[in-house]
Amino acid sequence: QVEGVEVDLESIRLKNDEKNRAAPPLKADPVDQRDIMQKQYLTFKVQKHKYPDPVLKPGQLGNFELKEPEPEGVPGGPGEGAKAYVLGPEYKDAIQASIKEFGFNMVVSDMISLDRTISDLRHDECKYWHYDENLLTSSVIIVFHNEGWSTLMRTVHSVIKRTPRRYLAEIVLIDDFSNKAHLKERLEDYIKQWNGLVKLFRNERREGLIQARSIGAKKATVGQVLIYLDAHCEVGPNWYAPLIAPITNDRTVCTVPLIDYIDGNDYTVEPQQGGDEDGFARGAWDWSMLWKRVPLSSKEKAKRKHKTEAYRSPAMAGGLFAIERDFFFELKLYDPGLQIWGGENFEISYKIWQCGGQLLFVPCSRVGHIYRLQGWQGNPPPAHVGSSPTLKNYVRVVEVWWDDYKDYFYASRPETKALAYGDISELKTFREEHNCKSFKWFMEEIAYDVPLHYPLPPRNVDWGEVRGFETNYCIDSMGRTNGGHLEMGPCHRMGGNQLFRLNEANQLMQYDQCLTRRADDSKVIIAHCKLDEYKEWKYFKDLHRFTYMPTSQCLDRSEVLHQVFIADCATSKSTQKWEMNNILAV
Ligand code: UD2
Ligand code: MN
Repeated sequence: QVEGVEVDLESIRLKNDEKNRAAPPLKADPVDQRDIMQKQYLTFKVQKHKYPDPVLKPGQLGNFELKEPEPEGVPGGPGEGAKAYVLGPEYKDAIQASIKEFGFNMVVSDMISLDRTISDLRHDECKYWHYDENLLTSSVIIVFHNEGWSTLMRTVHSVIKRTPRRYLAEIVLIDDFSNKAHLKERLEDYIKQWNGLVKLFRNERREGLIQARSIGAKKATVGQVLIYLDAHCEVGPNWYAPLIAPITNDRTVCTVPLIDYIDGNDYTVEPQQGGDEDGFARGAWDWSMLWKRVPLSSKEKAKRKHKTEAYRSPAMAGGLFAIERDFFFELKLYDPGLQIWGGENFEISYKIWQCGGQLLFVPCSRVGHIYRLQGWQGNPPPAHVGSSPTLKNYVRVVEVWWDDYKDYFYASRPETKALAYGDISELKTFREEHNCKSFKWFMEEIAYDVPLHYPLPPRNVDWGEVRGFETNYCIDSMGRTNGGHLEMGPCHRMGGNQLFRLNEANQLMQYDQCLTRRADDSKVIIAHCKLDEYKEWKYFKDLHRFTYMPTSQCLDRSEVLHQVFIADCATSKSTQKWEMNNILAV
């Protein structure tokens, strides 16, 4: 157990208020102020604190480094120093059951001290940075839903143990409607040992991690900075100062620690894969919006004097970051329309960059995160949320922030075009009012390396129904995929199986399927295709013709049997005349 520390929360709060009030008043009259606000993105509230920059003094241990090794939880005990802890076969069933329930091996975790030491994975250089001691204070916010006890509490213990007390204003736990017994009275009793430093709030319904984090921001009123952690983390040696120093200097900077990989079976801690030779990566995405890490680019490397300096990242993974409280509120927290899980990491990243802030990854601040193991049964979304909340979240994010680039998302996930994603007008207004920059600017200035790793998928050049010219018959997949053949059907103007698109790469597509033919059969079929497959079609609008380029033949149809096939081109044949028409009934 960690020794309780007496703390006067009221005086910290008063001090914060004092600091906030000490901000230089704007000189202009109210009308001019509004003008300034509109011209300067979010800079209307920016006051660069005049704190000295961190300095690297090789050979001279940093002022925030421990002079002696930190105390062990249980000297020589299980998992100390992040050594692998493995149990015998008699525990197999219990372990399997815990993985199914929590995603981690809770049997082993429960045996490891909540105050264990972990290995110091930092680059040696990190130990020689000196930081100004007037760092901002922080509220650490942890949202959780049905998490295991010891992994949750080890997160809390590690924060208390490894954060200098004068900067740790509070730890705010947001229980997102858990129903496990150990998260009820037991939790309430346990946190009493910290005399109010650790607070617990409970959601009255399942909000999902995204809205739970926004709720956490409102509940956390003591610290100047909000630090978010997942409920299964362990912060590393001297994680605080490097993470907070950049925010202390510029309050529109949001920082992310280097996230290490804690093995959910044996609780070893390793650097994550996928970075450069130093293990450094930038946060990125593919065009279907899956989270990716790409090695730190040489352009970013060139910006730094020392290799352990913070560097810019286009996006964050989502769970672990620090942001100045007022700045987060100015950004309007997360989009209130994002539900449960996913996409919020991109929303906040784009909002920060496009609206005048910065997102930095901080190599000297390291925090371990336990990744869920295979076999976890997961947390199904609650009944009051409709289907596919994550996909809807993605659509909201691209609709608000991606401008024309959203076509690349829809080209990758055409099935999301039909999702009802709700009202986004308030977000669009926010974007306008804050003069947030375009996604094109963002791609060119900040995320320039993302397309090098994840090439832009071809955009659509035409889409709609493919109608036999001057007929009421349209090409119809009849829902067939993966090699099924096409037919003609009465045009229904409802899209669906009659909705096709032709892209810049000459693919004629429906969902993730391309039109093509087999070598031995002239029938047109529909087959799954990758970015570089079946680039075979040209549409000549004026000639009303679809040319099948591999054989220089034409798309054709039979009047009676409603077949669709490829035949030698003949201008006289009316069955080879088509129009692609996107005036649909919906
Ligand atoms: C990653 C992020 C996570 C979040 C997510 C996308 C990291 C290391 N993790 O997935 O923070 O951004 O991507 O949305 O970057 N929780 C709730 N209510 C829920 C579901 C989850 O409170 O309905 C809690 C959960 O207990 C945990 C946190 O939210 O503390 C994140 O969930 P996760 O750990 O399942 O997400 P993860 O790490 O797979
Ligand atoms: Mn997590």
